[in-house]
Amino acid sequence: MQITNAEINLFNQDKTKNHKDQFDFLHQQLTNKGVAVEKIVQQVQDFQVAIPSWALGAGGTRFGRFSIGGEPANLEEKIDDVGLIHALTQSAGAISLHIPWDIPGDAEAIMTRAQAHGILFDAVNSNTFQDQAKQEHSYKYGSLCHVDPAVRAQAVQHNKDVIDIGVKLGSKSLTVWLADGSVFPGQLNFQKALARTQGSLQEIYAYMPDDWRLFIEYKPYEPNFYSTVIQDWGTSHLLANACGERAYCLVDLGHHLPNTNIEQIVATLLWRGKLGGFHFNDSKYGDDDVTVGSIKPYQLFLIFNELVAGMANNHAGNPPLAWMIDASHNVKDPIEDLIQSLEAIRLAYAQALIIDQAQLEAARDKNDVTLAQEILQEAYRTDLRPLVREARLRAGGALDPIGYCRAVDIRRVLIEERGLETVATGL
Ligand SMILES: [Mn+2]
Repeated sequence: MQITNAEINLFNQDKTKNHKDQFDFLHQQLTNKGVAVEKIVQQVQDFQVAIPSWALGAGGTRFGRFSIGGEPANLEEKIDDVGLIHALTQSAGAISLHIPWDIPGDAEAIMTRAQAHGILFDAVNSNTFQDQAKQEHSYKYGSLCHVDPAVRAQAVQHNKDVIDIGVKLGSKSLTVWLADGSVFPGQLNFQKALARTQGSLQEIYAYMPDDWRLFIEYKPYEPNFYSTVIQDWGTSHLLANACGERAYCLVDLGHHLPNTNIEQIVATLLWRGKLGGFHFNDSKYGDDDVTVGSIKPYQLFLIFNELVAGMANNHAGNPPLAWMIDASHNVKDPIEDLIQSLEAIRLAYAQALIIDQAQLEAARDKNDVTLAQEILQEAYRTDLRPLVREARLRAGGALDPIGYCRAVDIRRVLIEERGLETVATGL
């Protein structure tokens, strides 16, 4: 299924006047406050987020998985689904592949297909958290941290293979997330496990092409419940430092213990120029992987405030970040769910962009705590949805992407094309 510009324009027609009225009103309001509206519309328009190749099918929990029908059965169809989302939202101009779930058979054909949708290949992701068919050694007791050098060598080689695949597709970064750790006290020697992991990562780092970056993701628990080898940003940071200049930390919003101040972690890493990538999702309790902005939208806004301020005053030379949605869809259609996440991300970004950073800084310098809070909440409570819609409209997207999905019944069309029984490769 493909959506053409003409179809989107036709769909937008009867909604345009209402939107224009709302946007013009907001434009005036913001301009009166001294906000550079046009610049912000452009910044929002330019903000693109990668969709992971494993997100287009129904997710699941360890208790069950409920198929939705019409799921993409191969990489080509996954790219097509990202293409649909991008056509409607104009904000998902990249895909992030998970290897070995999505090894391209013909890299050139896959690239041509992605290009037709205006999609680039973002970071590639390795997988040493589960065993694959015909694999010689098991990762049951770890991969890059394993006590047996032969298992570590196999895991390092897998990461090298992932880099080779990424090179063929034009990717420029590798994300490593390790499930390595221990389920019970006493199982693992913490120091030795960390040292072995560092050695393995250094080997992977040395293999990367000169223009590649390594992202080291951390997570405090799960699937290992007593310890994970890379449990927090500090551990990720020291490993990145041990690897070299082109190794960075990756923050996944769900990979923190409850109530962790994630915005402060973001600020700290930007201060050191070591923030490489971002995985968006939301959570109530643990790594729930639910829709971005569905539980803690104010936290997301505060994180974007640090990102905007940190990148505007980038004294440490932090490179542009790799943005990706890392969520799972158990009860909603993944296409609609991803559209909601993309909208929440752009909205939080736009809200952060209208903060008067100079005024905020002046309030801090005077210890005017009340004013500092007022400045943040004034931005957060301004309804910027018309601005986000305008950015989408100018790029050729749909004014109401979810409305479009429902009007043409995209899922029904996909089920007709692919059948009810298809299952997306992945978890
Ligand atoms: Mn992640």
